[in-house]
Amino acid sequence: MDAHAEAIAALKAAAEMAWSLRWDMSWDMNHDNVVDLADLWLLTAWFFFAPGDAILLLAMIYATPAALLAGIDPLALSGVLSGIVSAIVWLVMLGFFARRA
Ligand SMILES: [Ca+2]
Repeated sequence: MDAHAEAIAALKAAAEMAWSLRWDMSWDMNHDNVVDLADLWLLTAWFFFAPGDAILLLAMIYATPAALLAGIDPLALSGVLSGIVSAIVWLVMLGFFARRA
């Protein structure tokens, strides 16, 4: 396997691991055995970034060479790009439901 193929395989494996971690939700998000306001903030962020993280993860798993070319890796989860994608998805959904209401 050449270096490029190895990089693709490594990114795909990392993304598959990140996928299961990403959707592991609990009320005690920071695992300090107390459910408090800090967890509410983390849950809000978990929910907000869900669409962007899902799209980035799907790109890393199913379009791995393109994701590698674009420099997308699991560190991008809940980051700026994910935030922009998530905001667009939420705005489109809000517009969709606002029109139907
Ligand atoms: Ca907590």
